[in-house]
Amino acid sequence: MRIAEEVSHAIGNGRPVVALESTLLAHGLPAGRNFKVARRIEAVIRDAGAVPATIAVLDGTPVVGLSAAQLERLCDEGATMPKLSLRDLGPAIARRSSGATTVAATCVLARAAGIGVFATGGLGGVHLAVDGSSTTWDVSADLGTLATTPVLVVCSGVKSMLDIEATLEVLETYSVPVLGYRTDDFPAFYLRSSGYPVPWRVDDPAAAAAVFEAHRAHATSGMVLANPVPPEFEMDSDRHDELLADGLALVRANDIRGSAVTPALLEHFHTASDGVSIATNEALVLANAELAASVAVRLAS
Ligand code: PSU
Ligand code: MN
Repeated sequence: MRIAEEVSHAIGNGRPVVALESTLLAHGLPAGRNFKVARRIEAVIRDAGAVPATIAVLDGTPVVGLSAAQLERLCDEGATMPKLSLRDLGPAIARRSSGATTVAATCVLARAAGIGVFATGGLGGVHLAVDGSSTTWDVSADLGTLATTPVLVVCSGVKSMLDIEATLEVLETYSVPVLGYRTDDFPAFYLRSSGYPVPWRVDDPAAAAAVFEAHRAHATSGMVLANPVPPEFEMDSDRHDELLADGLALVRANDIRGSAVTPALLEHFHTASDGVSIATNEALVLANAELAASVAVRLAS
């Protein structure tokens, strides 16, 4: 593993650091746009007083804290970069290839580097069966990783294409606290509410930091801080439901499965909404980065 000098210096001195995943850049946002967003995310974290550490695997080396040139390469290669979940790290490293890391893979690398706070857009979860009727074994490794990795993940809940009720049940089984940030509802990425309540709520970064401190003193699981998209960027819910129905039909018609499902649905939202969903996606990631930095600052003080 290679840790950028600025990042390792900050970790060594107990300064706040926020880890960032790279799958949302390579597979969640369109090429051309992703690099600008990546730079803005890092700037927001710096402005809030923390050091950003974007994580990816480059030529067989996990890198914690990409340089501007490395970030640009990741964003340019975009969807041609393999999407690496935790199961894929070993094979990718051994064959000296490159890839964008998911929440699961990023959490483990962040933890290994000594970083406890992580910002992203949406967490993976329990997928609905393609026929929409029954259960499926497509459960994101993000959930199993949170069960065993003491990292705070700041996100806007999970995407509405998942089985949100089942996802919350799995998080409970895995002893992962889910905190609503200034909300009693678990958010659904493009929408501020999924319709399902969160078990706990906090209303400022200091309170979130205090809960995480107390949690990690007694448990080895991670924690989710669920931050709804800023109201002015929330998608219209009727439009959202239409896009989702069309997107699921598209996935079904093209027999898209496994790790390709999320990127395909996001791509459908982005093109079919004329970019409205991109603005939503960017706004929520930036808000999560800022909140994660504020919590990291409290944890470091
Ligand atoms: N949710 C999003 N955008 C994304 C992802 C999730 O709204 O880009 C990515 C994250 O990297 C997450 C991964 O860890 O998808 C989950 O994929 P899977 O369901 O295949 O585990
Ligand atoms: Mn999956």
